Amino acid sequence: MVHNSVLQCGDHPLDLSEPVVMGILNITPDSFSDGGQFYQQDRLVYDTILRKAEQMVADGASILDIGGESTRPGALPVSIDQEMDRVLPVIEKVRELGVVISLDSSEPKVMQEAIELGVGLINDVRALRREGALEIVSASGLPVCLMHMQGDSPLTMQKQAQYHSVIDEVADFLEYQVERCSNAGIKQSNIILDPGFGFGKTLRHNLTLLNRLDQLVALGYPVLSGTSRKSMLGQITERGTDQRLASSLSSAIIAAQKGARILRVHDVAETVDALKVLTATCNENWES
Ligand code: YH5
Repeated sequence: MVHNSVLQCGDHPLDLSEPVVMGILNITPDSFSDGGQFYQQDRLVYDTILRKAEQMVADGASILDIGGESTRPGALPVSIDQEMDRVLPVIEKVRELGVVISLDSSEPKVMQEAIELGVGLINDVRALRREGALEIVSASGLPVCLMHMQGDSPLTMQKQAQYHSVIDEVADFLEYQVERCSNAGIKQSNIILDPGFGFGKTLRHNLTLLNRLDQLVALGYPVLSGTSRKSMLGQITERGTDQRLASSLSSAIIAAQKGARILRVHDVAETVDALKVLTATCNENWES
């Protein structure tokens, strides 16, 4: 079963015949990547966010991933109202930019509101395991990204990073979640899979998943890979989060070479350029 290369994300078709870039738009005060620059005196600075979103689109992002829950290891949960206050106004504004808007959330109420505002994709690090999420996504007809996380909370996931075979367990988990989705009426052509780099995994687990990503690709669904600036890269290079561009690009290209079709990244322009080199190389037989 090979996936169709075009996903219909609400109003927007998303062509996955070549790898595309998903830009990360974090709307959390502790957002590691921006040092909290989106916040000033506890108040969201929407202009800054909107400018960042516009820049990502200009730099070639096909998708913007908007999230208001911090899912860093050990992060504390946010309330539903807080999450809504963070993401909904941003979704309303960036909708006009003409790219696919992805909602990074596990919360059914947030999903429902975001769907009404016109998001094109649901990205759930908990793979629709929260009560009601499956039904809402099914009714929306939108594509969904199912991610693997051991356990169900960033607060506890690193405490139980144990696997017999990490690749087999991740694949089994994702296939089980696909089955749940199918039973709830979600079309298989609307499913994206993600091994969940850094979510309840040691460095060795993450590297095995990256090295064997083709095994997940072989399941027949588009694969999303998110390694950008993650601590696995810091562990390899011994560099802090603001010094992980080169390692982030390397890991994105490795993932794309193994068949990942969506690269979730902070550094859009650089990743788009790196992918251009890969796709130009792979297309040598198509045209001169
Ligand atoms: C993902 O992999 N990740 S949020 C810690 C970091 C850097 C980045 C300290 N949402 C994923 O990006 N959704 C997140 O360094 C995601 N796949 C999908 N589908 C965590 C994150 C990060 C955490």
